[in-house]
Amino acid sequence: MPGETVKAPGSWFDPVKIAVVVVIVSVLFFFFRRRTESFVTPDAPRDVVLLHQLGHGVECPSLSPFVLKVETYLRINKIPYKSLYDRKMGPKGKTPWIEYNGDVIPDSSFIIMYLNKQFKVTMDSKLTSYEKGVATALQRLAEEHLYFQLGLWRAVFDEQKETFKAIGLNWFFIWMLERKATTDAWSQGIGRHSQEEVAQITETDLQALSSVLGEKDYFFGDSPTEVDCSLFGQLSQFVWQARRSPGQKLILDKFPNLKRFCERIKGKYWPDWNELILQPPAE
Ligand SMILES: N[C@@H](CCC(=O)N[C@@H](CS)C(=O)NCC(=O)O)C(=O)O
Repeated sequence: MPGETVKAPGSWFDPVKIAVVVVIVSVLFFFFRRRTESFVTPDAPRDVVLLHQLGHGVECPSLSPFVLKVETYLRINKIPYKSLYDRKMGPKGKTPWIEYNGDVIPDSSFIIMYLNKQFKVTMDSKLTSYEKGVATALQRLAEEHLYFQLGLWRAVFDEQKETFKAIGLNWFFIWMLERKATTDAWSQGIGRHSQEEVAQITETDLQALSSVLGEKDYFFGDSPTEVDCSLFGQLSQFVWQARRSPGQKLILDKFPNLKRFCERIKGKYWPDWNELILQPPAE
């Protein structure tokens, strides 16, 4: 047609295309902003650590060893905190995570590193470099090895799924937890062993921890260090919240110093333990 502007096919100067791009960019911008901002609690109190966690257990205040680690650290160091049982995963898709004066920090170890700086905590300052090395090795043993066994004992090998039924989870959630523990343990490697082999591995790990602890109150002497928080988090789950697992039986029968260690921390830093569990444990 005479006088009509001829546009090259696929030209970006098409107002419809521009509008579509603007809409897509705005939606993406809004979505990502929301995702980042959604980790910051509006009107959060200042100078108080907000500890986001899942719900309580029946025998321990949390089913998560990593949450117990952080909460024990906060209590030992008398850091003001408030627990939010919002069951919300943090920016790394895991729990626990904290907020502090607008900062959002996921991962128990990074949380402790961050709080050490903010509150000038020096729990490990008296450790020699050799002891610091041992502490790191013990922490990795517990968090990167024993933890996956805990998952198998509670969510896979226990046919009754007692820990999860006790907190009222329905069959679908329990099935999801079983799938998750199975795939996590498979990827980690430990899930490729038979149940009997995992029992042997659990015994070897607990034996190692028991030997290092010996008759000391804490892993490095009379006062708690960071690794005690980590080990309490993991071991207390075996002591109280992995009913009838070989790990629980071994600690009670063969490694009572590990049980005494957990009792010591619970008694000293968790006076409100029974108020934070869903129901008092049946002795
Ligand atoms: N390295 C993390 C581990 C935390 C972790 O594995 N938390 C578990 C709950 S006990 C979790 O959030 N799992 C969810 C998932 O793996 O998707 C830490 O130290 O905080």
